[in-house]
Amino acid sequence: MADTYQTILVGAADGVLTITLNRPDAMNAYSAAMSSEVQAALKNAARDAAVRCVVITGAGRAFCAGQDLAEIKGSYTGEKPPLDFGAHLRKHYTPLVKAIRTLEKPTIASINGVAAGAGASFALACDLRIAGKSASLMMAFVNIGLIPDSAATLTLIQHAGYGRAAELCLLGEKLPAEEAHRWGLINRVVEDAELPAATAALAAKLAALPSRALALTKRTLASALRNTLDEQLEYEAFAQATAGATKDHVEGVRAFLEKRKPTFTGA
Ligand code: T3D
Repeated sequence: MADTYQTILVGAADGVLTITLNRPDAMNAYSAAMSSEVQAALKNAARDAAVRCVVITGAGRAFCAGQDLAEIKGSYTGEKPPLDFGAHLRKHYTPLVKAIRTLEKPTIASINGVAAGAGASFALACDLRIAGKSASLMMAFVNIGLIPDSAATLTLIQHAGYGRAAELCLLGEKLPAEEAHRWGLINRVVEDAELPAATAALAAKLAALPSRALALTKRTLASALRNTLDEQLEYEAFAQATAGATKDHVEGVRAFLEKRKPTFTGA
């Protein structure tokens, strides 16, 4: 599959898989083909033990401009029936967001430019966001009479709180990266020219950490969103028992006691 992608570039090195949305002339707008290809790339990443961190970024000056509006033009000119939005979301968007959120490996959105509509939602679904100074987030949905989707109504509130989520979603204005950082929506902002290197350093760090502990941490953070205190304490006890039984845990403690750097293998 890796050789047959038309809308994305996929590269892997040193445990880091990078998916580059690659339709720069259309601001990497999200087409049906891109949806299938990103889903396939994430499925491969999930299966491949050599992949320990996934980066999603965009080619050119945008991260992703959301739904490719040109692709669905026919539904607005009368050439095609009106779009079945529910079915369209369930087929092309929901699986992608679920794949990002449930991937048992850390995901980084490296936001190289504007992330609009579902493009912003995808970035918000990743575990971490690093952005160039000129990047921005834009809940563009309202500008075309739609509601925010691809879980942005949830992730925005989780990352920034209701008031800020409402401001972004109701006004549909661009939020510059540095402001988004202050709001808690972006973890790190760097100079544009430094974004590739800063992303690579962050991804390399994650790829070198104990991957089972990272996977269990993701699951445990996710469970906290739905659990009561008692349930979450119990979940943590269960997850810690699993982490504590890994070779990487033993290596981490031994390395500490022996005053050396640990070498984690994912076992
Ligand atoms: O079931 C469903 O489908 C519902 C799901 C919805 C999910 C969504 O994502 S809805 C939201 C869709 N996205 C938008 O509404 C954003 C539309 N784009 C913009 O607002 C602006 O283009 C940007 C803020 C992203 C960037 O502005 P700017 O001034 O930097 O660039 P530009 O000149 O507007 O765009 C550059 C090119 O990209 C241009 O093409 P051209 O004229 O050079 O040939 C423009 O048409 C194209 N482009 C930008 N966004 C899209 C797009 N082409 C197709 N679809 C786009 N979303």
